[in-house]
Amino acid sequence: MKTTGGTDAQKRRAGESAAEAVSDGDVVGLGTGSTAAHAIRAIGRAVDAGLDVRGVPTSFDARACARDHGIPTVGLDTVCGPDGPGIDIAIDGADQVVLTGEGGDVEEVSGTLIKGGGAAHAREKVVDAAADRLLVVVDPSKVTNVLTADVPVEVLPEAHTTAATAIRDAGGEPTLRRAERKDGPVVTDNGNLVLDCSFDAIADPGRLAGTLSAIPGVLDHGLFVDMADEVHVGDDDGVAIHE
Ligand code: ABF
Repeated sequence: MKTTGGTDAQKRRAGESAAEAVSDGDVVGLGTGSTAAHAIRAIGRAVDAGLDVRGVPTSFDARACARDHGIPTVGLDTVCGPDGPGIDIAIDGADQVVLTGEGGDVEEVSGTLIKGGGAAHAREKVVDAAADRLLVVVDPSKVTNVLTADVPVEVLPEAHTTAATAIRDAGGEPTLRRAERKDGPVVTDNGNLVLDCSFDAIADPGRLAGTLSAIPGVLDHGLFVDMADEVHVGDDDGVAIHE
């Protein structure tokens, strides 16, 4: 998984701050990555102390972390079926988050992010979008005025060359993500491949999101447009909560 410039203490403060928003009886979307893992650990400690919650993991790693920390897990199809309770709150990390609204007003958080450094963004997006509230947890290195990080695009293995051509036509430069510890590409939990796509500064994330979604063979991409309800930024002194 890609790492960033933030410290573990900054990530812990962000994750623990968001975990405090979880209430008794909640169904909680459990995000992926080192910052979300701090939230999962904090929720696990609260469960030990008597909090009654059920977690919907966004990835294999999130499920393992939840089980290691004593959080009962439940499937998305169970809680989001016709008679299910839905997801009350999701807590997830990000690779980059825009904190300003139109005109640069930080009081009006845009809630737009890039995710997918852990190759879990397709499932993360389903869980995060289904939640009543999405709390994003980051360290200060993730905060920006304009998105510039590569956009991860999950593609069917058979479609990675045709999708790459379509992404180039849309102004991007795709690179097939390679596994760090073994020879070969990264394979997602869904059995697909990931193209990391550079677009330089992304002036109109909503438009790019639509373009990427329309490419045949694209399962999903890491642009989460207007999705975050709160952004918890952990730093060396505490946490700033932007909502
Ligand atoms: C997942 O983990 C990804 O969507 C995001 O790319 C990454 C963040 O990782 P970390 O919190 O370890 O920086 O949430």
